[in-house]
Amino acid sequence: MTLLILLTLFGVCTGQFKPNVANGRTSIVHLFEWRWEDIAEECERFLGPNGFGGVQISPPNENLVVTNPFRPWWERYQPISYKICSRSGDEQQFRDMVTRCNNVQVNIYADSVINHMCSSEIGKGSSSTCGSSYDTYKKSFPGVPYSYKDFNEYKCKTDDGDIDNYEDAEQVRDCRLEGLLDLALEKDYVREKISEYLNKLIDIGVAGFRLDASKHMWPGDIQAIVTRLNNLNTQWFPNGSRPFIFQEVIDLGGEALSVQEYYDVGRITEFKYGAKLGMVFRKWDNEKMANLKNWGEGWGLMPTDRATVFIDNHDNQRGHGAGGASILTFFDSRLYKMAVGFMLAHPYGFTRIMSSYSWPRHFVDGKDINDWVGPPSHSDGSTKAVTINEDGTCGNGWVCEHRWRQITNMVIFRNVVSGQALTNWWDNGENQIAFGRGNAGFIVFNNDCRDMDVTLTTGLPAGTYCDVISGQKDGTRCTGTEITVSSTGSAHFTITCSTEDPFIAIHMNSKL
Ligand code: AAO
Repeated sequence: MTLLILLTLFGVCTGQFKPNVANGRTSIVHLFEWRWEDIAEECERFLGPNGFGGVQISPPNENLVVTNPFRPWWERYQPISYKICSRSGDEQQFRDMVTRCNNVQVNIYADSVINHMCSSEIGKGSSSTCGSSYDTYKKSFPGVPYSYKDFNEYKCKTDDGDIDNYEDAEQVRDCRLEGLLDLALEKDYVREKISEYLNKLIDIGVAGFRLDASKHMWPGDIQAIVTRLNNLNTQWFPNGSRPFIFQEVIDLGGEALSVQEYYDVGRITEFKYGAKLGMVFRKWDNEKMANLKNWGEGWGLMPTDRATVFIDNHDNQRGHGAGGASILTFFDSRLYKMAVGFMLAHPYGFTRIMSSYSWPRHFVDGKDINDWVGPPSHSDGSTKAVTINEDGTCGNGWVCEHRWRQITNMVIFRNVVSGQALTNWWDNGENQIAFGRGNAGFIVFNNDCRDMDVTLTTGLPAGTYCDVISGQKDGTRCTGTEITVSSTGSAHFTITCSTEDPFIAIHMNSKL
């Protein structure tokens, strides 16, 4: 009995760090701005069969409709109510998506904007995705409902009510982020409204939440909300499963508050991960891949069991948020595929893949003036469907990085090597590196401008393997490069400097 109580308590404490992915699955993909209908289709036709563990969706709740500029993506970070009603779809479509994705073992994680409502400067109206009204002079949101009593302003000590200085932890939590009306999360009523909303999503079947702007909420307030959350829906998840929580906290060092404060609440987005890897792959500041030998905590990153990691996210791929110029995106596809490949091969952290839409990037004085451009849409502002071309890529302006062969196959690689230690590290002192994952997989990179011709210990059983970067196993044949592992476990690798994708990956399931 005591053991049972202890186990239950342990479950409650660890639950929110566990992504709840189905057995053997290890990564999620952010289908940024996708419609619920398209996500449902993608779960069934692609993500389920290819071993993806889940999808991070754009905020599902009602938001402000911004027309100047016309329908920017960021309007979804200005809530008007908690009705499930956005450019991605209505509640019926949302329920259908969650059911269909869960049925093929692909979880749904909702981006949750609970720190604030819309900008304080909007005024009075009902230009929102479901027509709910708002009055920012009175701080009134009848769709929830929230009134002026539910906002933080009285606590904020800056003159303009906004966060002016990130070196002041109180400002960061009690003042307005970018002028957005800051909710008073210490109030029971506000906590109740937010948990009511999140519990509705849980009951529909979502598996967890990205908590937007967590840095701007006191950890104790987030904890108080998380404690009120229901267990996951037992139609799909084991009894007693807790929602997975990952908090968006940008900590690149040098500010008043740090990610450590959030370790007890859930996982956290590790922004140093993509910023530093970007430096390494671009070889800026004399960085080189050989230095990645102690990648992870050895580089000052948070503990692996707290980290959610990614190469780029919806903000820093367009210069919002943080990370700076080093961030790699689909615009730098060659380096990007390598960096995502490295992330998926390396055991550190819980991995998230970015899936974007394209936009006409246009730099003026170092800033992309089109950083606001919303998803591919029709003239009435409705989001365009994700169409699938004959070769499996996406149409209508959707980039679908997660469908790039090199990336999909590395998602599978990570599933195959899951739980195996990093072994057989090799490097040339510069930008050629290789490592294995126990006896289950091996990966080799050549990011030097010179050809590579090496024989390395792989740790894999003898046999012929298919490289899953240049191709993949197709029945009994390999559409890419074949690699022979000898009886001693060694194999010969050549990667020229000019090859399209200068890396090779083999694993147990790519054995011919
Ligand atoms: C829009 C307009 C604004 C307008 C506002 C209200 O663009 O001009 O004032 O509406 O009318 C998104 C967009 C915003 C948009 C907002 C609402 O990105 O442009 O505002 O929707 O529609 C901070 C937060 C972080 C946040 C990030 C964007 O800490 O939480 O800003 N990300 C999330 C979402 C994001 C969303 C929101 C939050 C709001 O992912 O999509 O905004 O819901 C420092 C701090 C960071 C801080 C950045 C940027 O970073 O550390 O915490 O992020 O500044 O303010 C170096 C440093 C690094 C530093 C960086 C930039 O890299 O090492 O620490 O420089 O200075």
